[in-house]
Amino acid sequence: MTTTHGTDENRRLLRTLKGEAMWPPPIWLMRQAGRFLPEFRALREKADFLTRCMTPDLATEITLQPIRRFAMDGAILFSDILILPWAMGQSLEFIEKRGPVLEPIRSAADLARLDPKRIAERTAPVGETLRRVRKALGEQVGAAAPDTVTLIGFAGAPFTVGCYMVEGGGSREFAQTRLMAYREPALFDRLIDLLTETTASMLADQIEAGAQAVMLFDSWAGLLPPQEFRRHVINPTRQIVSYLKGRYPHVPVIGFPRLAGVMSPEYARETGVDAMALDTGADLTTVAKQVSPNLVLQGNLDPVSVLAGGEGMLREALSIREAGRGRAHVFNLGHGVLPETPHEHVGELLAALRKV
Ligand code: 1CP
Repeated sequence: MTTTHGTDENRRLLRTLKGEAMWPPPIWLMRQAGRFLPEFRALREKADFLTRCMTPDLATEITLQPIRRFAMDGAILFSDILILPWAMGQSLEFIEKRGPVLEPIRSAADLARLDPKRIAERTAPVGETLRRVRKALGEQVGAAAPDTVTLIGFAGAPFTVGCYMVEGGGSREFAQTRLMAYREPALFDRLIDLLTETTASMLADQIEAGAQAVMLFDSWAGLLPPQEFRRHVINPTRQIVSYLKGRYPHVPVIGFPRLAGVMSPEYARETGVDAMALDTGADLTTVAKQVSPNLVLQGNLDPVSVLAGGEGMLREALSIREAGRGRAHVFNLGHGVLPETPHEHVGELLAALRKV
């Protein structure tokens, strides 16, 4: 397929996401642009998190940092899943060592104060970042040759973003959110519907601005029992995927229903995602037997093994690579790179995985 910036021939990640088995598999890492990189920490001194996300100069630079250092096969937009509620007017702050803090949504009145009409304007800098990154990737970036790196856009899936919006920040259990889903199902459904619509249109904007694949992070999907999982994870995801496929049939969608366990085959079958990212606890060989051979699998090295480095990391990594042999597999972690990870370990990991 020809695009405005060259062909897809040399984009190994994009070819894999479209269903081709490649050896060795393409690689990128969740949270590859982050605190484990000294060049990220240097920029971090200069601006707070939201400013970094919303300033195209900074966000472009941060998105490109892991490409320059490691020639990853994918560049993931530097942004956050909570940009969407922020863009609708929910107050958001990222507090050092504590994480995101939002003014919680607990009632119909709270929900009514959100204004989806503001999203396009407030997320305009994200579009600008994507255009700049896409342009940069048309040229040499570190060891990455022109037009070899796939640009990935993303959003949080409605349930996970809803968790932060209702709870007002991070949590292990998201008890307030799950209580709302049972006690006030109509209200919770309205929140999920609002997020489904706005997420679909925000991802469409990202594609228009140059994203070549998109990923939906459902980090807290595993908190839900089966009926609730179908209602708040599978249904909204299916709606988002079908909206995007109607407009951009060739743009792969990656779903990450973290900790979905026995529900993952149903997620794979019912949502229409092209690729499913596996969390650390999933067994690639087992999942591969439970899903369509056409579903692309992504994952799922333990981030702690990369923190450890050495033999333990390499043994685990090569066994995952082997488990994906013969099918379309994107090598990645089971969750984000841990901030304390020595970048040398990531270098060793990539060198080993790229040897045939
Ligand atoms: O300055 C800093 O170190 C802030 C840390 C940070 C970073 C680097 C946050 C705050 N967000 C990000 C970037 C980010 N977040 C990306 C960029 C691209 C990349 O992967 O390199 C992405 C894809 C996300 C997605 C994200 N944000 C998720 C889903 C994936 C996951 O990790 O499960 C979630 C749950 C968030 C919320 C969030 N944002 C930041 C933090 C610390 C958190 C987690 C809060 C918590 O639950 O405790």
